[in-house]
Amino acid sequence: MALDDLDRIPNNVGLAENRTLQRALEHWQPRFIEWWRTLGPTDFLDAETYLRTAISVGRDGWAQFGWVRTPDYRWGIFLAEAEPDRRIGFGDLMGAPVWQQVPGEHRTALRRLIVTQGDTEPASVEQQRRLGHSAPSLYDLRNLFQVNVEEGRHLWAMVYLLHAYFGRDGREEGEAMLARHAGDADRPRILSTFNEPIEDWLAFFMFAYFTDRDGKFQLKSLAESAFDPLSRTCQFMLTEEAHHMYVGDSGIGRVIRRTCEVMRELGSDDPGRVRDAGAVDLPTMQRYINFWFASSIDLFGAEVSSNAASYFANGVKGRPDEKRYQDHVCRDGTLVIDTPQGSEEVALRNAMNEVTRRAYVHDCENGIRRWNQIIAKAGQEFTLRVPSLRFRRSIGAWAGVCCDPEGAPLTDDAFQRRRDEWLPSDSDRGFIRSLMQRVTAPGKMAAWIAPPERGINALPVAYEYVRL
Ligand code: BYC
Repeated sequence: MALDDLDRIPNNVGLAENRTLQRALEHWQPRFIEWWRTLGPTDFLDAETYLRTAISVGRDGWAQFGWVRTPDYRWGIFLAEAEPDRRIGFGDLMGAPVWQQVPGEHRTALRRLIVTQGDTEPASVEQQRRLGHSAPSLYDLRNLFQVNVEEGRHLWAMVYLLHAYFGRDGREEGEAMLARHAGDADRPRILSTFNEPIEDWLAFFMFAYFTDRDGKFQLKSLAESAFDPLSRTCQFMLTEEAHHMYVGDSGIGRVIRRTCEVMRELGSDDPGRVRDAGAVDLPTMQRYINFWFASSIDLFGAEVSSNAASYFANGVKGRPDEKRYQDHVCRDGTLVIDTPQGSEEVALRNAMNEVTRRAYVHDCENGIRRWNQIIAKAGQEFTLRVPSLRFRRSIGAWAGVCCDPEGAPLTDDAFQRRRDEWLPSDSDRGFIRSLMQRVTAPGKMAAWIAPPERGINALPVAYEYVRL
């Protein structure tokens, strides 16, 4: 498909031939830029950054790298190539042709999913908007801005779908995306995690590892959708999402590597001494993992969900990597779920959120394994782990039930007494913030984090990735 790269809005959706849609998006564009200038990385709008910009959807060369001030980034609309004769891959309509328009009976469900997905994207930019002031290196600062502009593009992707397929309602939803704000008491973002503050880089790396990974699984589920424009949009978003998770995974790995070096130099794993030496002690890492993992698993919704069942039955939202399953209809299957009242066997379609959550947890554990290898190789004895799915839940069967990280229920009082062993305390966060001093010399790293193994796009780590 031709790329209209000379348009004001780069796209492969034939915007030039659809004047109404083009006008609607050109009307929304200045509002988006205004939002970026007000609630994006506002203190760095003049910094020139070495950024990747999506320019096509081919396997090779889908992006180009160059120097950009973030407000001038070219946010485009790209859908993965259409699959000829694509058929619905699951649910009651399995085998029927996919939809190029929104069927009236699924309009509300599709709009709700697209709005929920879209809402997370600007939310994350808002959450991260002050981190530039404490970046541990120019390399990391560049990665932060890369993630930010791509989340902005993902918002564009969802707003395109709303404008192109949902008429006036869709345009109103597009405006509302810029009116809700992360952490705003009156108009918060839709999903819980996207209202949590991200005030330090350890939280940013955790978010990029655990929360962006929810993005991966939700996008994979939406990529299965019978609504083909949504499917193709999400497929392309996944290409960019991979880098965001890499930022989280490698970021946490580098913090751990530095901590292990400091412990070796000290000949001690005493958390107080590690902190005095300017590194992040491993028990604090574990508390951050507990917090961000628990918050992110809430994003999959309740274990038993009639919404999820009807999305699946109707072909609106599938399971991640649907092809890997044998039974795509799931009319008879069941899943045993864990509840405070004991194990419960529920109809598989009603348990689709749990199916996706379990696939996600499995994926999260790969990173934990890699980080534990860094610790073991350094000769240290400490094992990071993800907490039980019962720990600190706000959504689903375990919402509001106090449990320790192993999943043992306890009273509210007992939980409060031990809370600071399991979750970052004010004093942990204060300590982490005290480490967050900005480093701006090319190639130099803050003392709490090891350098990355390689730079961006085959450039050296010491490259000046951001001209401040
Ligand atoms: N916080 O039947 P239930 C990403 C609501 S991340 C607050 O269990 P359902 C990214 C739910 O909305 C991926 N509310 O839920 C990452 C519903 O509300 P209403 C984002 C929650 O519908 C990093 C009610 O509880 N994409 O891309 O089966 C950076 C009953 O829910 C929460 C998506 O989420 C929560 N944690 O499934 C940037 C995909 N959980 O309508 C970007 C689209 C549930 O009754 N969303 N609720 O008032 C969905 O597929 C579904 O809406 C959910 C929930 C998976 C979120």
